[in-house]
Amino acid sequence: VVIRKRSKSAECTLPPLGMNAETLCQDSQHYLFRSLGVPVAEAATDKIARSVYTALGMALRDRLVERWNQSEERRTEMRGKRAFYLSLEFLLGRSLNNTLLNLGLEEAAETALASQGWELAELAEKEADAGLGNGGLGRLAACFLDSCASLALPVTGYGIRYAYGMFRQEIHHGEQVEEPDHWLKNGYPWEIKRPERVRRIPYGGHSEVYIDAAGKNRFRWVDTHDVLAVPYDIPIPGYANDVVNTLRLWRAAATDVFDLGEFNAGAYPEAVAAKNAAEHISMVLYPNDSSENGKELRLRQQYFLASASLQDVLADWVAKHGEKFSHFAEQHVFQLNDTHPSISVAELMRLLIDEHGLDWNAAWKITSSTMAYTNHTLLPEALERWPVRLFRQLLPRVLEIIYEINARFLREVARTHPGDSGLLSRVSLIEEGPDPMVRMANLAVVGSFSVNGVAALHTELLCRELFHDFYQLWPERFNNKTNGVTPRRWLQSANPELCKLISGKIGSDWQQDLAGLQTLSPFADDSRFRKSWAKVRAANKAALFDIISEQTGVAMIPGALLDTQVKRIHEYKRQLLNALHVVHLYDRIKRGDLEGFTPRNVLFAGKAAPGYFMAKRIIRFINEIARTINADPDTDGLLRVVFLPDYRVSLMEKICTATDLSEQISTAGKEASGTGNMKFMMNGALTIGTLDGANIEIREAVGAEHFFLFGLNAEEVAHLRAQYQPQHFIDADQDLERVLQLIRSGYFNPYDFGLFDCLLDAVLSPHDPWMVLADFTSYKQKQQEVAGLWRDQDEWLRFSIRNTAASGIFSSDRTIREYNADIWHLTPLVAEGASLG
Ligand code: B1N
Repeated sequence: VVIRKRSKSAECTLPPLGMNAETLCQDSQHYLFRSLGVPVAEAATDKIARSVYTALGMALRDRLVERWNQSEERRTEMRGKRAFYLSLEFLLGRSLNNTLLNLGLEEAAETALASQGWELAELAEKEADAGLGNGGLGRLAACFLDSCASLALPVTGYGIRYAYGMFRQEIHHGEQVEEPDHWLKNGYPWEIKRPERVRRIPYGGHSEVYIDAAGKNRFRWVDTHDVLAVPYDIPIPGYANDVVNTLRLWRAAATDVFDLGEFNAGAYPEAVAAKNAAEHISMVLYPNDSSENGKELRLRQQYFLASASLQDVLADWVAKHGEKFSHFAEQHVFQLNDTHPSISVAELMRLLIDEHGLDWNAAWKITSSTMAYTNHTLLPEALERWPVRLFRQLLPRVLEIIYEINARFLREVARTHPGDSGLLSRVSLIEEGPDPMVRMANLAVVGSFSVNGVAALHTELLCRELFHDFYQLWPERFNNKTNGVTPRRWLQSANPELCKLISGKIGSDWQQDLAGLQTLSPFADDSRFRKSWAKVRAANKAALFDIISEQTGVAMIPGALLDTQVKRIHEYKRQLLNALHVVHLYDRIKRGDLEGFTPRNVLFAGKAAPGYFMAKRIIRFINEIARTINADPDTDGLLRVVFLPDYRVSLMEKICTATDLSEQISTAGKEASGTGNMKFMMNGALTIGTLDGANIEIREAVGAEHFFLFGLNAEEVAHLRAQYQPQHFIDADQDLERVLQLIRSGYFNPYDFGLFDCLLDAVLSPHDPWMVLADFTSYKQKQQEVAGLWRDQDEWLRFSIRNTAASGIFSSDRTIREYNADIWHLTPLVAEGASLG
């Protein structure tokens, strides 16, 4: 019996939405009064400001949806290849200003709001940051989405819709306190739920063999406890091109079977309560940056993302092509953001073989020609390994497939490298031992056609060290993609006044291709231009100082150098080196050594992983030295130190436009790339830094004379390690000795003796992996040079302008063009700089 569906009219007779102040005003009022139910009598009171923001967001979303559907139609028509960016983190921050900028509606929104008595800047502050990431890796994913849409590339992001993002940081008595970040509590106008695209994710149970209808031996995964994955789509608009891409975030939900089938009728309330277990999967982002904690829930999250996303892509394919996969590989590429989603390699094999009936070789051909892996760190503590026993219990069928991938791979290596058992055990996907482990990085490398690092030095070290064996096996797989940041958020939206100034001099072509900033360089010698440059930066600084004073009560020194280190707190990033230098400056003040002393504001911000004791003690140390120094009248007008709580995307948007000196002082060889360094440079900060990560490329771009380089390079660090004697460096520098003595004396912790001994012991140890004291003297001297240049404001401003002018290559548009040219090979929906509309 053929059941005929009732045919429905697919005609949309709605008129296109107006893109002007008037219609924006009408629509946002519609949402404010009709959808959100705000009483007209309350419309002008401050307490509904958040609703006004939400209503404007809803009106803008309508305009995005229109373009979104057109973009999707266009992508379908073109039948081209698509890329999928798989990431456990997307650190989007706020969306309002970014949407307005990319849609060209900034002025319209300002006018629309003004007519209702509101200011855009004030409302924008009502939006909670979408903090679904830890730091650089998550923010990079967000910058990449912006660039992909702006370059009209068909790229979809897949991630998890955590109910709680990165924790909110409060400082109580100098210590970090973590508060849950319930970012969705006031609603989120930028997403659309797609319940019709729900997927089912299996866990537990066991794997069994059966004979299919054709008499073939097949595997199936049975007795599973399934969880539903419900997608929420966030539109990602391109800049001035009418393209809208998708970020699809999965939320976990219970299946009724999971919750009710297992309990007898008498335990109904308990069964309903058990729904929680399923929903826990997308409850919270793990707040560890660059370290792994090995929790079962984290592995559940990783599999949840991988399986839901791959099922989603395969379902679309089958809907269009049926169960024929011969052209699947040429139409798809999956970019794995670190090893976190690398279980996708095994999951795609499982889906193709078990669910779609492919044989092993066909499935492997598809998998290994569609997966591409980006590595983001060399730190051993960040390399993911999962206990085999956990895998067996949670994902038995996936483990079987990993074993099979490994067996075939090792057989091949043994054939080409006979007798090299050392090699076999190093490259194996399984680390043998009393508690065998699955090595996720090895799975990612073996299963991918491309492996990239995120800065030139980092990629070089990957090939030479971490992945040396694999590099020998498959040198053609390895490539570098130096990170970048989106100039829409980090320059145009964050620093509109500077942009006006730039465009006034060189026109606005740079907004389409940031390399065009280069033509700004000659204006470094134009004294009137320098004056305007200084004025914009001074206004940004004053605005930031207001925020600092409001949040912390500390009055920064107006007009003095702003020296900033903001990033996750980690020993390798060496906030402690910076803090030791601050103590040295204070010591100079106290002993009256003020010749050549240049007034300075030192700003710190950043979160510590909740379980990272040393990082938390570093925060306490910074807060205690800040308290002591700021309270000492001898420092007035000379030195201010502040730790600004709750560092996040929306704070960086203000900090990066106001900073004079960007601190990028990690131990050489440890910071894979860094991206904060690029945001600062773009906005005209000068960098003090080591030869690490992308600092090296920043220095090349702006010229060595415009970069404050100090410290050991990666090779020297490696060489010194065997014979490192911190005492040698103390003996050679009396300033350093005094600093350490002052801290040891308890000067900064009079009520809590010995509080900072663990920090001193760490830097005094010959085993200090970060070699803080080895670089102190050279850092101190370079800081003197910084101070000298600051006293020559004309010259400083020249350097500042040249930094911005040279920052074009750190646009994530450049990075994404490289991903596309070397890895993805996608055809843009529209020509660059053109629009779809
Ligand atoms: O990725 C950034 C780089 O610019 C930074 O140098 C790098 O430190 C950062 C485990 C990480 N590497 N690894 C992580 C994050 C979360 C997690 O659970 C590791 N983050 C980086 C972008 O390439």
